[in-house]
Amino acid sequence: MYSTKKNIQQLLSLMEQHGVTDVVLSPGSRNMPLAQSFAAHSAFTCHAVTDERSAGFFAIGLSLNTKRPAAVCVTSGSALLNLASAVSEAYYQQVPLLVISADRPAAWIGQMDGQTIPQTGVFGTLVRKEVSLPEPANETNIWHCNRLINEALLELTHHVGGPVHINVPISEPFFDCTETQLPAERAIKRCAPDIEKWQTAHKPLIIVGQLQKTEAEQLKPILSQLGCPIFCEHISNLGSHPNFISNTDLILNSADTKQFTPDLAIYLGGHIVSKRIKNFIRTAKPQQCWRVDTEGACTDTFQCVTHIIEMQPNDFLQMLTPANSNYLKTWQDASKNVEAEMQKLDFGFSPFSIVKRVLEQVPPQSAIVLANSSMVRYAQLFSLNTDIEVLCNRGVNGIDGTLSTAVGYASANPDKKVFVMIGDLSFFYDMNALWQTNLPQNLRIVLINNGCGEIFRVLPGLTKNADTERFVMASHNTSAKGWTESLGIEYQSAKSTSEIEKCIGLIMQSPKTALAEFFTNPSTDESVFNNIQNIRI
Ligand SMILES: Cc1ncc(C[n+]2csc(CCOP(=O)(O)OP(=O)(O)O)c2C)c(N)n1
Repeated sequence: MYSTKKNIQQLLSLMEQHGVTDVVLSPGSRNMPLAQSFAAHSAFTCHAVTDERSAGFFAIGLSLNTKRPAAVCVTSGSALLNLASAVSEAYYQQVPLLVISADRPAAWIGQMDGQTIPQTGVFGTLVRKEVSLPEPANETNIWHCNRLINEALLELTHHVGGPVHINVPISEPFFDCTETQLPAERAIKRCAPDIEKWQTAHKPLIIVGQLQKTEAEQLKPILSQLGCPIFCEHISNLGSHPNFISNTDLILNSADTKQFTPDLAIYLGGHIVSKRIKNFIRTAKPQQCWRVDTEGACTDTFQCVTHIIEMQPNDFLQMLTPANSNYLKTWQDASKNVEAEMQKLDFGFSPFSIVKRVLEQVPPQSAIVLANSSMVRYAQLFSLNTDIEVLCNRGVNGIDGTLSTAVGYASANPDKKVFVMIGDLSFFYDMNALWQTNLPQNLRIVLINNGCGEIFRVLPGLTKNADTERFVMASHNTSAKGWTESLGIEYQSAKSTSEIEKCIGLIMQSPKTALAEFFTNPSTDESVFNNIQNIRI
């Protein structure tokens, strides 16, 4: 029988699946539920060695002989420190030694509760990976614990391989070993692509996150031939193609998603903006989810990754033969239907009409820098000329450096027009970006000044009152006029539909750096936003 501790059950289940089945056990009370569980499981071969210094080297000897990883499991405190010599040897000899330490819950560290030291980070740079598990009490913790164990076990043999430390906090009582079955944990494997699985998938889906234009151009011809839906956003820089579904967020909001569920989801590239896409895959839980990553990082954005494929996306895609299923058509039809519904809407004088007009008119060969918050999301609602490069600081989603990034980018190539689409808080936050003696003259700034952080207003759930207006939405009455004109930047503003074209004209035709400021009304913006959210297909 096994311990009732969830993290221990998950650890055993995954060690078995990852083939780490030799375990050296040193005695102790905190690691007792671990020892009892290992001993009770027929998949594990347990070895008893009392002195931890010897136990660590014993495990190294096992691994050197079996050519498989071996584990050593110790109690808390100095027991763990006594593994340091073996860990250092394993590191420099590249032996996959798994150190499992029992620990007190974090609340008890340093409280004179006995046999406790801060166990995280104890081996410093001498381990290839260290994780400290939660004691899971909800679904998110269970997923987190599963992922941490998988990540740690994968590192044992990743590249050259070496020692890995898994710290396991265990609350009292220790003695409840009444569980008869281990959970069927999701194992994440690092492997080559299973081409047969790809060929036999009925509903294969490829999700492409943020890509730089050069990489996207390399991938586009292959992706467009694969005969399956390709989810992409403007920041994927793939441009348009009938197989590329770029209004996924709207489709998922407007339709019954059951028919769209993939059986194989493949994710490559960087960040994805749409939370709905993430939630869709997280809930759909396809049979398999592959993450293709040049560095082989174990990224589990959709909480269901099953395979990490350490390859250049281009090399990976070259291996795939075109899929043949109706699944692509399901998405294409939905995409067209949503587009038709969007065309029926009146966007009035709002960021939506402005963003739409700007995207329609941006000339080929230019770049667009999308600010975070609403801009990158609103832009996604409208199509974009293929020859335009899209940039956005999605790495950390900060509102702090959009303008500075755009100025740097524009400076590097004065012949390329750079359009910045930015909200007011993001603009004023980074307005010093324009304070340059040699300000590039190829910048065209579209500032949507709705007088607040509109994203907080339109997202459901926020109670609107004076406090949230002030402290969450950060409402204000600032205009960019004085600052931009003082810098010699061309300036126009609009407060109504009739003034839009004058501003767009400045942005498109000015021979030098120019800024158009659109003063929209947050409550009008919100109602247009809600009309879009109410589309049903
Ligand atoms: C450096 C930094 N500080 C705070 C935030 C949190 N934040 C996210 S969106 C947002 C509001 C942005 O407002 P604005 O730029 O006016 O865009 P809008 O939503 O109005 O289009 C804030 C403060 C952040 N992302 N980055």
